Amino acid sequence: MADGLGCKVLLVSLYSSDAIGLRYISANLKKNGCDVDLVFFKEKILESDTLTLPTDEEYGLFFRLVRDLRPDVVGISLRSAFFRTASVLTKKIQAEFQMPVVWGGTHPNIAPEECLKIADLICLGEGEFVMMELAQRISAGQDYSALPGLWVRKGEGIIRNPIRESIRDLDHLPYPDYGHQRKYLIEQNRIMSGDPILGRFNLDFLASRGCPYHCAFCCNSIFLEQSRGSGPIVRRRSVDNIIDEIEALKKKFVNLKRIDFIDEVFVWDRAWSSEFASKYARRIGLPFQCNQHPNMVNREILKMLKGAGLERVTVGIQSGSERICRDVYDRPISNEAMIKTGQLLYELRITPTYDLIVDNPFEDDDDRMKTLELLLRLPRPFLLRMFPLTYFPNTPLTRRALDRGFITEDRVESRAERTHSKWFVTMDYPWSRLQRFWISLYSLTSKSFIPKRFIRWLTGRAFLRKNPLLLSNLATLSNNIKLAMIAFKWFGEGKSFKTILRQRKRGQGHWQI
Ligand code: B12
Ligand code: SF4
Repeated sequence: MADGLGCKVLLVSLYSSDAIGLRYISANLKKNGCDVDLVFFKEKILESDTLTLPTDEEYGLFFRLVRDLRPDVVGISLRSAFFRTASVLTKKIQAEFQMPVVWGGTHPNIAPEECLKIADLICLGEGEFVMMELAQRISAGQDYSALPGLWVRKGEGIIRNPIRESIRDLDHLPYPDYGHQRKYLIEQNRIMSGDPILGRFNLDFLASRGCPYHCAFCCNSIFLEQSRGSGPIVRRRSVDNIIDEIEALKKKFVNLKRIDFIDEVFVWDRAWSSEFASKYARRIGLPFQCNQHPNMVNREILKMLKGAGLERVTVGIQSGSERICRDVYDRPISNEAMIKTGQLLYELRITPTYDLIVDNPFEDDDDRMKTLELLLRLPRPFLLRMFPLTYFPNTPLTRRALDRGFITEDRVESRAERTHSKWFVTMDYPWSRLQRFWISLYSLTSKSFIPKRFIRWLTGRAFLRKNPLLLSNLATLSNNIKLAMIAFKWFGEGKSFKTILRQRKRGQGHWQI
């Protein structure tokens, strides 16, 4: 442990109290003797398809807290949709308190120039050591403008320091900072002390960092480019390191019932999976879920993981049109691979959640029909989540959509803030007739009690194309039937009323049902 740095740091997470990245940074700062306060400014409500903008009262509570805490530096973590909120916070901190504000996270990494119009500094890449060295220099009164990993606004210009090597050995990092001490949540015009997520029954957990793919709509396509030459992209923690952390967290999360591995692609290595499966089953024993890429799916590995408690796997379909996957999404996955994945999960009795992207102007009706056909070929039961295509700054897909004139700059997230108004698909949104028609049909495919032949028959009805409201009413009704069936089953299994209500809310939004 280093000598105390004597630096006071305030870390701010926007719309996420999970904030694993920021919790890692906090833990590393604390380990090195910094005083850290962590504020969760606004919460994402996963059950809700909209996010409310902060109220004046909430901004007021935040600034009162800054006044009380008087940090030496403020670090804000943000995704693109929260650019406006981060800007309001930052401008006021700069004007009233004259302390430097550093931004990190997704948006500064994909739109650094835009961010440096507001922030004093931005962190590119991983923040643990950048933030630690920044705190070190601030507390020693030293210049930090040449610190690797930082871009610094200086007068009219920008100092662009090189990005640091990615952290090779994740086992050497202290575990993310969970605990009630020095944590605050500002939401619904109130400030609450303590860690807002400790009462949860599920825990988001990272076993690795980085994604080997570069899908054109995803920010990883930019990260991959950015970190080329700065070390391995995908890094995985050792099994013991993971199991030790979960064991410790079981004591903090008193209601813990499930682990959600949120790694982009969970595992593909047989030896690691075998060790993980046996140790997880023996020492943790909780059901878990993870994400998997269809090109990485392996029967033997899934079987081992199922034996250890794997309940649910999320697989990105995005589109059933191989043309769209290959040429537009830069994500070449064959439908045969997708069906094989579905069959395997079905055989192993692991519930799949399939993700779809809708409202994509590159798709025509032929592509949409292919998506529907693929969904109809997948074995049921499965859950379906639909997301409208969101245009993140500077991704290859956004650039192409701008070039082709499909969108204008104001549709790009950070200006559009679509995440605020619509981050998953619900029927109450004013979809075009065409979109409503297809979204309703997709939604019907995940209802095992609706015969596939009937859905195919509906697809050919010109009347429904013109009047898709009828179809979306049918989709809503079938959603409610499925929800009622799930509720009955869960009552039988003794699940709490709260859990059932939560699922009901998600399902009403036609999300994950
Ligand atoms: C896991 C995940 C989720 C989980 C979050 C759970 C959780 N526990 O955090 C869930 C499923 C809930 C989720 C939801 C959503 N997500 Co998400 N998610 C991710 C994912 C796969 C990993 C994030 C992560 O934890 N990474 C690991 C940590 C260690 O890294 P990190 O967060 O980047 O933090 C490091 C650095 O960035 C830096 N850093 C971060 N903050 C700061 C702050 C300071 C001051 C400093 C110095 C450094 C610093 O240091 C950290 C530690 O090294 C990313 C993809 C990705 N590669 O980032 C997408 C991603 C962040 N999600 C994204 C989106 C859009 C969403 C959704 C809107 C869903 C949607 N419709 O697409 C919702 C958002 C809801 C909301 N209100 O926030 C986008 C963001 C795009 C953008 N430009 O904003 C990403 C990039 C994926 C993509 N589509 O490209 N997500
Ligand atoms: S596989 Fe998933 S996380 Fe990786 S680049 Fe593609 S969409 Fe992004």
